[in-house]
Amino acid sequence: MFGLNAAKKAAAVAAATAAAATTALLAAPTAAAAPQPIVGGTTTTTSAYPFVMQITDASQNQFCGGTLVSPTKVVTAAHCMVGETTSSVRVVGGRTYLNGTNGTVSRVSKIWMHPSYTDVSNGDDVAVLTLSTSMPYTPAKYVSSSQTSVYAAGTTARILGWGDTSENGSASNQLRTATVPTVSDSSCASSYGSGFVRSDMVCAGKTSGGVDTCQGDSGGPLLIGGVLAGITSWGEGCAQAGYPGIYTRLTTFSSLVTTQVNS
Ligand code: 4AZ
Repeated sequence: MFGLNAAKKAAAVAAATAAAATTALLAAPTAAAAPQPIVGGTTTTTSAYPFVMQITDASQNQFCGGTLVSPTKVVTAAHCMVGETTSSVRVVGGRTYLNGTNGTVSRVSKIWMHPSYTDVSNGDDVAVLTLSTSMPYTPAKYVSSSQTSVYAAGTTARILGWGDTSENGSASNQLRTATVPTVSDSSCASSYGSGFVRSDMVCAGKTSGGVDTCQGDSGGPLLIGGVLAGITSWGEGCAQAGYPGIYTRLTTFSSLVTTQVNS
């Protein structure tokens, strides 16, 4: 629909120029709200958010995010795993910078994608990776299926990732974070029409835009009250007024995720 699968591949290439992009942003702080990564966020570290994982190719070029939910299980987006195999991906923990070489790199022994996943606009955008090597980092808790009230409109949610710092921009070398309010399902349906599947998706973003996830943030966490409640999935561009970001509604998939975590 919005070319997202192509976008995640582009993110890996964009990583190479991340340092240059950071310099450019610092040089352009103006009244017109200089774009800041994620879009509209601040830098942070994997020490502050130890469960935030880079999903990379075999050369450790990041193309998506993920969330550690047990020492050997990572929740990410199904759309991040399209065309991938257990030998093509790695999970990197404890690495704040895309150009770092520190942290823990694990191979993946199993990729579980939601069996009904077809396209982000049809929902079911959830995957669970099983790691070959345990991550020595504190996992995140994730919502249970009964906790549907966490998404009440206007609730503050936190987004994290190494994705583009502006629409059609380039990736952030350093992990970024921002907060965005959840948006009501009726409002999100007004923006996205039938592309917004209420059972499977939740929207978050300011009405005026300016703060959002973007290409390369996909698969990463949406935290509510510090608990994993969503997975960065898709949206119309990045940080546009009237088009909030769309996240996988994790309560719908909690039980399926738990089955995978315990498998
Ligand atoms: C992407 O392509 C993507 N603004 C992620 C998040 C959003 C848009 C695109 C939401 O990975």
